[in-house]
Amino acid sequence: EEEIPEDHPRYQDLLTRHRIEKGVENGITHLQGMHAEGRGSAFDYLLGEETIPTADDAERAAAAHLLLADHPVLSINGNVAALVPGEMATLADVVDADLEVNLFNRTPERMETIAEHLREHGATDVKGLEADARIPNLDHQRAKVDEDGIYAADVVLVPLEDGDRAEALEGMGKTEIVIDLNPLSRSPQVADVPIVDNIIRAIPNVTDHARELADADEKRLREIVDEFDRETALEAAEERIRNGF
Ligand code: PTJ
Repeated sequence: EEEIPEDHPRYQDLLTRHRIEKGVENGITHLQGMHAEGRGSAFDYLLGEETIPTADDAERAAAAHLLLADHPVLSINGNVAALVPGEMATLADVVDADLEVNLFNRTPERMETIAEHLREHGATDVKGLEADARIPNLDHQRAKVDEDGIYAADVVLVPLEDGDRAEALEGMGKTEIVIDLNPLSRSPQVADVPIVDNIIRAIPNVTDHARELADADEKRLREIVDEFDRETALEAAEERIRNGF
């Protein structure tokens, strides 16, 4: 990260790419994660590499959902761990959520490496390694979750999620918050709160909103949740990408 000059016009994008490359080298990110990153980067370019107003609304609604939840869980995959490990640990602290490693390409080695990486970035308790429960209607490997983690969660944050799993979690009746730069992807399409924004910007902003709402009463939090309209947010993001406004 030292090698990229901060005044480079593509600084953020290069930094992101660099973190993913490092993640692959360190056994955190799957090779497929590089393709995911490339796709995300193209959408971000078209969004103007900024948090559009409806994404900020979604991030505020996400914060309200997480604060209202009985048992919120933040799901971590190889891209998330490479890009925002410390930021995820901070958000978990602020909204009192669990962190759970949940991989599309699951191997014991990657599970352990990612859990350790999160601990190095301030996470105290990392779930996902027990894998003593299954998400119904999903093939064996991809269905593995912790009984006292994602399985029991009422609100789950699933960034950069695969569509099948997003649908299966939705099928379990959970409130699902998805972060994905492609508004047409199946995961944001099935989410209660689709956040179309780069995870690098999204997580710190959800945390800021959560800090600001820390003293809000339940009624105010419910209002924020009710005012958010998922269709409007998805349409606004698509409009920005297609037409630039
Ligand atoms: O670590 P694993 O084994 O769990 O695998 C994770 C990946 C991401 C490889 C796997 O879940 C996958 O293949 O996902 P997809 O189907 O490529 O979906 C990733 C989505 O995330 C795409 O729609 C991208 O546009 C989007 N995306 C990529 N980078 C970012 C992003 N969204 C937000 N912020 C990003 N930085």
